[in-house]
Amino acid sequence: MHRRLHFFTSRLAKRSSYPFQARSIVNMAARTKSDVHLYTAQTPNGIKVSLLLEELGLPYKVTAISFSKNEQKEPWFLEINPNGRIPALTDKLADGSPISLFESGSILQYLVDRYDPEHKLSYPHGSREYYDVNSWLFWQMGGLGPMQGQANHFFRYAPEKIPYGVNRYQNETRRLYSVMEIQLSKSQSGFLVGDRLTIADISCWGWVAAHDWAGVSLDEFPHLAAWVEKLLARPGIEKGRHVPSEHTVLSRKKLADEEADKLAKEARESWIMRSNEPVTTQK
Ligand SMILES: N[C@@H](CCC(=O)N[C@@H](CS)C(=O)NCC(=O)O)C(=O)O
Repeated sequence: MHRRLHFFTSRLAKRSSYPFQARSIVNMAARTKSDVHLYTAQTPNGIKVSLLLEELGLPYKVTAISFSKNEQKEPWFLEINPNGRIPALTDKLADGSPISLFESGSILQYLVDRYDPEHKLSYPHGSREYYDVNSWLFWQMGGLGPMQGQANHFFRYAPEKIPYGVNRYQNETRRLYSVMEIQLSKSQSGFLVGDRLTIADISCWGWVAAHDWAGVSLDEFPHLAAWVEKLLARPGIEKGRHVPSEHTVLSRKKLADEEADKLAKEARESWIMRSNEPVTTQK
């Protein structure tokens, strides 16, 4: 049986009180208007959802998924996300029927559609900005995430160093950063779209914050570096980034090469190398 860690994030402790596992397990969602349950891990895709949930101020439960135990491939999880990856989310629709969502972009869209009627973090359907947010969200989902993910793989995790692979994906990550840099340099608000934080920014933040892990510097992208800090200064982002465990990539910059190699080796040996095995419902 998988090990579930439930906690109610309005009770999320300050960073000093880790580990969360020690916190009391409280299911208060049934008493609220939402029944949001997030299944996640500490990764750039995983924190997208908790960043948004905290910015929305929405109560939610969290189950931390352990990659080293391969929980994301267990049959109960595949019922929620047939793709066997985090993040995934369950909720109840307005009529009380259950719904499961997967793919971080789809989850972000669902949450603002459903829980941001005042458009604090979104724009009305049909507006120009609504479609601009979609463009940046799809750009993140199809470009920034997958390409930087491959840069991580070849630069940090691959058992053999293949310079072509490292260069190819680091260069593409740099190119994508330059696209964001230009957009942000033209922005009056400092956000990607219009005058407010949206799921366009939220979907990109965890990736850009983790630039160093991919071996890509922000030195040539001053607007991007300022945007990372601008979002970091928001209480919702600060809280959401530490779900389901401490967000460490910003401090990882200070890691010596040997320490980084040790972390990468641990991940490689515990889950990275089996992450692209075919999904099966057999245990
Ligand atoms: N496109 C997916 C990507 C999800 C994804 O690749 N998740 C990774 C962590 S960032 C994962 O669950 N890896 C575990 C595995 O591959 O087994 C999304 O945005 O939700």
